[in-house]
Amino acid sequence: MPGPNRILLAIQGFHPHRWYELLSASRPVTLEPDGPADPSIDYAVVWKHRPGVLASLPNLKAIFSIGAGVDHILNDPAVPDVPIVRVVAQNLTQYMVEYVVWRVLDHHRQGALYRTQQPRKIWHEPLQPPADEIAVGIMGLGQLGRAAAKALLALGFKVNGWSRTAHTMEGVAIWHGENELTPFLNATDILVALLPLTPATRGIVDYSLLGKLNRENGLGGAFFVNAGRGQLQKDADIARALDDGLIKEASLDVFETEPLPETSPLWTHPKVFVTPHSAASSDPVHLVPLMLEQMDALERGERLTNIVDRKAGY
Ligand code: NDP
Ligand code: OXD
Repeated sequence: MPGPNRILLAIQGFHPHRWYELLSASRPVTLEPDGPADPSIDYAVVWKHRPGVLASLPNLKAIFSIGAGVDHILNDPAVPDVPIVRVVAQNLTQYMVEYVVWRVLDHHRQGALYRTQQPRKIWHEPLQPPADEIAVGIMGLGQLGRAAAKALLALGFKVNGWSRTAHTMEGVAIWHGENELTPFLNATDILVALLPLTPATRGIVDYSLLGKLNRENGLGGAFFVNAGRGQLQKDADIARALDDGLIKEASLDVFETEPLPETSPLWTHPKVFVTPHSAASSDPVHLVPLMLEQMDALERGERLTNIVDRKAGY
């Protein structure tokens, strides 16, 4: 068994105690802000680390993201040239599939309408299109997008996908690249964003994009679900698209600024369902063992898996 490696745990935005406890049960762990320039640090486990802190570690072998997204690491212009490993884990994927299925079904089965009817004691059954008349379009057909597509297919929805490069998936109509974005949107009733945040995807979900969704369907409009990153969308454009009827409802787990500022109109918008970036939270009980296995593999001279392609940005 390889000797213990020293880990720098650099987390901002939430308390790192559970990650610290689990990592330090088997490895020496330095909690940022202690440890800059510590030559004994081999690995960094990070979420929104302080920019520059990783560049000062002379013997760093790899960086582990606590999340599936790595924009919080690549934001740092001084991130050292060592492999960056992101989260790919059954537990995280399962949470995301649950969230996507929950929000798509709520829009499809007109949950918002029933929630307005009940307090007014209204006994009214709206027309309900079956799932096979509704097309859910997933932007980002990666680990999470493909798993969500599979679950939606099993429920009977038509499923569309959009990715950067060409793919095939049984039962899913797939478009790729900028040139094929419009036909993908035109064929979609419920849009689900599961893209990473990169220079190419920042701000992609704006008023004009939402206007390209299909509104001629049995639900009387289009819907938007964002469980990717908040900066994929323009918050103000979402509100405007709702008010102008381009979309009927939105489920937003992520926002341009997080936590969502109290002054944001999205908090109280009657057609918006807000969750606090909780669609698929990283659970250290499941993820720490995967990180330690990867560190051991590298120490044995094996290859790391789930390495980020820095050029693509995800
Ligand atoms: P993957 O890297 O596995 O998949 C990313 C997908 O996005 C790929 O299909 C990729 O295309 C596509 N993509 C990337 N850039 C573009 C582009 N410019 N145009 C079109 N498609 C593009 O990521 P995951 O599925 O694991 O995760 C997706 C994102 O979900 C994460 O980056 C993170 O931001 C977010 N997330 C949010 C959570 C939450 O709680 N809200 C929890 C976990 C993740 P291609 O297949 O061609 O490479
Ligand atoms: C992630 C996240 O990227 O939680 O995993 O947002």
